[in-house]
Amino acid sequence: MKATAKANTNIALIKYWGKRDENLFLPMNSSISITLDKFYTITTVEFKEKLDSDIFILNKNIESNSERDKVSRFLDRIRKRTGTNLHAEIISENKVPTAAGFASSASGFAALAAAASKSLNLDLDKKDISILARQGSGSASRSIYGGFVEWQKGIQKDGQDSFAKPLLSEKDWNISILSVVVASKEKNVSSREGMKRTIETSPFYSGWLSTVEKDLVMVREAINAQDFERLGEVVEGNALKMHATMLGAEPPVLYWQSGTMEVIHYIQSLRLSGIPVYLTIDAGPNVKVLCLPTDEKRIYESLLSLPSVKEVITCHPGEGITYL
Ligand code: 2P0
Repeated sequence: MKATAKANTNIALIKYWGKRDENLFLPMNSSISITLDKFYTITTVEFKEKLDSDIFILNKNIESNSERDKVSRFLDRIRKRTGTNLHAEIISENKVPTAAGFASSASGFAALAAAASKSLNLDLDKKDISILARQGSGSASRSIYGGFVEWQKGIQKDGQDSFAKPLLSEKDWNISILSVVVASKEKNVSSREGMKRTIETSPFYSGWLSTVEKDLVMVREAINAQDFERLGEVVEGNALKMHATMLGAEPPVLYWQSGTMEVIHYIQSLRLSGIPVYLTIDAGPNVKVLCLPTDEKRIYESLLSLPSVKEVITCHPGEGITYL
């Protein structure tokens, strides 16, 4: 009745932005990501006879708020499936610096899905764990596998064909992902709220959907060919297009700060000088820079010299879920 799992976070290359079913976390489009090597969640789940409710301990703090409720709602799905009414103690260690703009929900729900299902001896394969993790947070479906991963949107209503698949192992292609933390003060709109508002109100959302299939094809081909420049061009364009789509929402969803713009212009100028370097941005002000490992050190140092850059964290492709 007890199991421990570790999952790394991931960064999307082709973004997931919008659900067709909010209850089952079914996305409007497929997405592609890289699982990273540095930021992870380790979670132990133990179902116990004597508990009246779930207990969620995150980084040694007992959570009694909405975080605990999210975890409980997720475990309810497993309880329903297995017919158990036992509650669980969930102990999580989160090594995802949320200040660096990485969502901890991806590694968090991937580790929780793996640990909870194992603790109840569900004996799920990775596809089924991906389907389960997806129902905690969409991006968690991708963290089940290492390296380059695609979450296929599926077409069924029940979500049984909406899960992640590995495209290329972390051992097969090493690229560098630099997370650039910029100064920021404003509180942001959550991804969940931002994507909902975008679908409901942005006139550009149909443009996003009509081009994302083409982006997916190009990124799959670039990963398959390990063609970094082709990858980077599509990835950067896809991220900027996602943000343009959000800007059309009412009220607009704007995650960028002035430092975001500084880094965007800087990366574009480096590229004009002949260095293959590209960027992507998630639902926040920080920028993730993609480059080749041979250029990693000089780009890292030059980014740190920009006035609005507070921190740069270097990552590489990492592994999928593991059991401890
Ligand atoms: C992604 N993001 O593909 C996109 C790009 C942020 C920008 O997935 O509502 O935390 O829990 O399914 O997975 C962040 O959204 O949202 C996200 P829910 P999630 O990585």
